[in-house]
Amino acid sequence: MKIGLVGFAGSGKTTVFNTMTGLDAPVGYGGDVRLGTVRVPDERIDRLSDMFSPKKTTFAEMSFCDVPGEHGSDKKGLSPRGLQQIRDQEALCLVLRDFDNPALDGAPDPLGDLEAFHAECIFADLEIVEKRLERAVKERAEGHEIAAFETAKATLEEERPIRLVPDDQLDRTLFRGYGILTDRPLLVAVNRSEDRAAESIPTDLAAAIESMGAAGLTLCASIEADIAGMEPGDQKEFLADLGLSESALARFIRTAYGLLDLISYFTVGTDEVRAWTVRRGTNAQRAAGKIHSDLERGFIRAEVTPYAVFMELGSEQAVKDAGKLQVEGKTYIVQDADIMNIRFNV
Ligand SMILES: Nc1nc2c(ncn2[C@@H]2O[C@H](COP(=O)(O)OP(=O)(O)OP(=O)(O)O)[C@@H](O)[C@H]2O)c(=O)[nH]1
Ligand SMILES: [Mg+2]
Repeated sequence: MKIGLVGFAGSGKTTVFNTMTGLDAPVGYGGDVRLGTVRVPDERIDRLSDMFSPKKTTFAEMSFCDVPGEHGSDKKGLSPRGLQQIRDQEALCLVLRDFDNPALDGAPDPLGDLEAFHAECIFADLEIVEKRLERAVKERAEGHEIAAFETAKATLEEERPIRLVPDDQLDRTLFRGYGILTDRPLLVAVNRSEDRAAESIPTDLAAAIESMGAAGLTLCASIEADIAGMEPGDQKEFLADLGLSESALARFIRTAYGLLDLISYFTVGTDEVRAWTVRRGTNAQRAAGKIHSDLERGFIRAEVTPYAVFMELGSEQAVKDAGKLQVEGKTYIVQDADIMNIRFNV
């Protein structure tokens, strides 16, 4: 999954990037677009890997793209350069400043910044949608195409993000490749000073986040970036001092998986133990396509063992002997933590 970090200049995007990736990119002012990838920690993979001692263990991955803010007098959340970058991110993480930054004028105003960013995205999308609609009408496009652009336009004119429109009311395939911003999943990271690390998001801000169909989390990036660079053993203690039980990365991943409705299934063996990420509700055949398109095309069946059952019985043979191996067809809906073996023929 690719996540773009966006927000106003000096809101702490690069610091958040460091917190998530454990890297040490210079913070402070502008800079280059940066990419970093992290593995999604998963205790279940750790345990499976212990059992199989595979040649290779592969975790799910999440990549972050740090987009510098727009500095200068007409302070905006989206620079033209930034826009370019975020168009190919699958989800956006808006970093809101909720700490005093001596380099910037004015007290922090996370709610104001959220609303300003939202307005910018609505405006950018409206421009695209209006152009497409105009062209569709001129070229006498099919009725349902015109209707889709009209739905999108009406939604944006009400200042509502397109992500709020249910799938059955909007043919999203028509919008692919247009870089619509408000249809992208949005995570809002409230970045605050360390004395307020454990405080929850104020109700007005939480309500605004919810009304945009986004998900929120808090962090104090500057100190959590330092913690992220420590030995795992030391991290817990420092987090506890801040009143936190989990690392910023763990909180972020949980929030992102929840917002995007993602689950993991596993493949196991002595060659490789590996996690695969799919949307909840994905069927076995499509899930197999994550591994390789041949597996989707030539899908015969999936042999499934829920992780909990596997752990209880302790081996593949024991699962079989107990008659607990599930043999599933194409339409089986994959569950979180299913251990899958795909049978296929091409
Ligand atoms: N107190 C405090 N300071 C922070 C926090 N996060 C970032 N800062 C400081 O704020 C300043 C700007 O942080 P950056 O991470 O560079 O901000 P940015 O959003 O990447 O800035 P641009 O890329 O220039 O838009 C730095 O001096 C950071 O040390 C935080 O959680 N608390
Ligand atoms: Mg930066």
